Amino acid sequence: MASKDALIVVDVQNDFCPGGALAVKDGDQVVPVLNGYIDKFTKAGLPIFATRDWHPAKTSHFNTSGGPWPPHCIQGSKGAQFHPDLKLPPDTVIVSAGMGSDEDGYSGFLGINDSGAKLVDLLRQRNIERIFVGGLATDYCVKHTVLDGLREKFKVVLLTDSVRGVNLKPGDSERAIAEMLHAGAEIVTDLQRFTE
Ligand code: VGL
Ligand code: ZN
Repeated sequence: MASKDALIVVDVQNDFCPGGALAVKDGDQVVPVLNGYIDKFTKAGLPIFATRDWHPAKTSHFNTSGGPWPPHCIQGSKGAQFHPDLKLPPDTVIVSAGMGSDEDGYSGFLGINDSGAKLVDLLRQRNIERIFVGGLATDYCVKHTVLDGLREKFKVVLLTDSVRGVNLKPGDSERAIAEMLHAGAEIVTDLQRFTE
């Protein structure tokens, strides 16, 4: 890890964890792993971004309005809160996505902060060139965030020990990882080789 590196924690929210409205199997298991990475980035003085799925109560993203998903991560709800054990530092840059009434908002790059600034601009302002990505879910928001990061010309490292997938179809997560690799992401099992 070096200056120009940032960590992006994708959608580690209650609704994607066991007991939540759109629970990802073992979703909460990413929390201690990500806490370790958060600690490393914090100690190295590198910025941390956290995206959150942040939907209105009525949206075409939900099966109550013809969409694919049960209602989840509704703005301001308990389910939309970050997992209580996720140790985000106070200066974490929080970016919200999926706020429109007719969008899925799967990519963190579709997200904005409280002032309306887009993730790509927040990264560029800080001269970030490489992003390390982990979180939920491998086959949706993690995948789209990684692919958009590559499209925006960032180097992207996927932290496979800190992601879990929805797997609507068996193998979706593996296919998502293959797609990210093919698009140019570096796939690593842990951060060790970047911190040696
Ligand atoms: C997500 C499904 C629906 C995600 C968000 O964060 O990966 N997946 N909304
Ligand atoms: Zn969603």
